[in-house]
Amino acid sequence: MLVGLVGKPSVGKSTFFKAATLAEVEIASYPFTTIKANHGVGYVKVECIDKEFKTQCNPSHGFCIEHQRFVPIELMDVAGLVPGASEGRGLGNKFLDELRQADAFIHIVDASGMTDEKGEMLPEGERRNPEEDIKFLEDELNKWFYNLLMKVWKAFSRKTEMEKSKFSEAVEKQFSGLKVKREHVKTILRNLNLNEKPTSWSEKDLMKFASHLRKISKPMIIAANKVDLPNGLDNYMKLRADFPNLNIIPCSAESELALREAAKAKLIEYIPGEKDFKITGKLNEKQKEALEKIKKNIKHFVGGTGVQSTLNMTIFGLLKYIAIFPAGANKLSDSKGNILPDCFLLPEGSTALDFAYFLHTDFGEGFIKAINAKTKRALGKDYKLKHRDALEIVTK
Ligand SMILES: Nc1nc2c(ncn2[C@@H]2O[C@H](COP(=O)(O)OP(=O)(O)OP(=O)(O)O)[C@@H](O)[C@H]2O)c(=O)[nH]1
Ligand SMILES: [Mg+2]
Repeated sequence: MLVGLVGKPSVGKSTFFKAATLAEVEIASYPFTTIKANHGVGYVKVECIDKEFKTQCNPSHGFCIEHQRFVPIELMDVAGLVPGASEGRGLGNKFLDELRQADAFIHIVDASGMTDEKGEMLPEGERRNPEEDIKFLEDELNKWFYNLLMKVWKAFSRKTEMEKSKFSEAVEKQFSGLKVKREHVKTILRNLNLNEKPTSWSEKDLMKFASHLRKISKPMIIAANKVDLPNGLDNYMKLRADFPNLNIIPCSAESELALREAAKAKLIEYIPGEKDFKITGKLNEKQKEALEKIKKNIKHFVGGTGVQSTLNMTIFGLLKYIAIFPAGANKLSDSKGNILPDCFLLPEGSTALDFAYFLHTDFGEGFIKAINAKTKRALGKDYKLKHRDALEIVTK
């Protein structure tokens, strides 16, 4: 699972990335601070099932604090996008390529409106409407898909027509590097009512097709960042009202980074995503003041600083994944004695058999039944998994 952080320069992509991964990356108030993409591990938060079993788990990936399990996902932070990037402006196309493999995007927007389209600080009194950020970025991403499509279109459309091959399968193959699925193509063709002969598509049809392909293969959530700054929250509310169909989450990446670093230095006890934290270390006046300010601020936000809720919303809300724990019906630990060491993310709609194959081909091929470790009931191969299920797979 790979989530890409995108947006114009200086919106706080690297700050969000650092807060989520605690990786050492450069953060600065000038545009194009990030040039080479950063890869790191972030986490989604799941209520751990160990509490139901009255035990404490030992995760082999991620971690668990007070029965809140943090399951790893891969994050990628790229250079800022400016209008015209798809035609090579700014740092151009190069890093768009790096985003090909992303399963979803988090679009980070500067909700304070204090920076222009290139990420430069606006003069005192001038403000940018963050709506502009949303519009230009969607536009650039659409053009990116369009350009990729156009590179191959003539030969591709003629060939698929001549060979009478299934169009959706051919598109899936051509754009597999972009994670385009044939179901995506089928849905788009159904919805757009396009002519059956792709060679006859107009320029407008192609642009429409490319935009829909982008939208469906790279679902996107919006983190309205810098809500801690003046106008931030008001602008977030306006965005919500003006784009009712988009997922928009208020966020203060800088606050989250401060909290995670303070927790790492054992100055506070903080569970990512919570609205509160406890001071446990010796703080100087400046630290105390900064933390008090964050505490006051995040009381007004939904879901703490918004970084954790954005990650959770991306995986569970947007991509519709569920968390599944492999667990013995009689024994929760692995051969090394680790209790509930694993928790995996699977697409919604996965069955017990899908889970068996996910664990190992041998489990899938030898599948006899699954056992629900919570209820001890046997489940067949078609059982549809539910979020936070704990299953044992019984094989031949
Ligand atoms: N007040 C406030 N400032 C923030 C927040 N997030 C980031 N910043 C500041 O915004 C500036 C840019 O942050 P970066 O994380 O470097 O932004 P970026 O989007 O990675 O920028 P590029 O790599 O240049 O594209 C820095 O000065 C950060 O401290 C936030 O939530 N609140
Ligand atoms: Mg950056």
